[in-house]
Amino acid sequence: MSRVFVGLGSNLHQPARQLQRAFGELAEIPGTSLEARSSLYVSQPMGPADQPDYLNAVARLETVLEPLALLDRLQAIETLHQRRRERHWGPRTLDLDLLLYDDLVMDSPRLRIPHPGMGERDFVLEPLLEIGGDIEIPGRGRAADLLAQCRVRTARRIDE
Ligand code: PH2
Ligand code: MG
Ligand code: MG
Repeated sequence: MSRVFVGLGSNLHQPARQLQRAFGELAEIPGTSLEARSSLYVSQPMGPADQPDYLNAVARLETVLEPLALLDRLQAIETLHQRRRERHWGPRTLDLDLLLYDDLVMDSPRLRIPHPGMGERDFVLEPLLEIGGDIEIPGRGRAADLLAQCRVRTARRIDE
């Protein structure tokens, strides 16, 4: 079994509902269990500013799937949410990012682990710290140290 963290994000078509539904779909992936889910966090968009604020969260999974097989499942869930691949860093109904997979470091054309950029994004680190504690991000450092170094901090936890 491997321990995996997945980042969830949405800023279109009722983002809170998109994320709640996605948690349920993550739990249904074969060979996989949903071990923890963070609160939802609202943040200003990173990238183009002419798009709605985002809701973000992080899920912790246990899985027997290999990284690329899990990525296939995550992309299938994105597709279920009518995800369209359009503008870089543009608005989206659902984004599922494979953040961490045990202590694996992987650099393939389709998948990079740890997720590039996660160490500089408060909207990933805040929910990660909530459910993962101050874990080590391979090659980057501890989550809390990385959050303290974030230059942009807009993420706020939402009370559900
Ligand atoms: N995702 C993006 C682009 N910009 N901004 C925030 N606040 N949250 C995101 O999840 C996000 C973003 C592309 O994946
Ligand atoms: Mg993505
Ligand atoms: Mg993303």
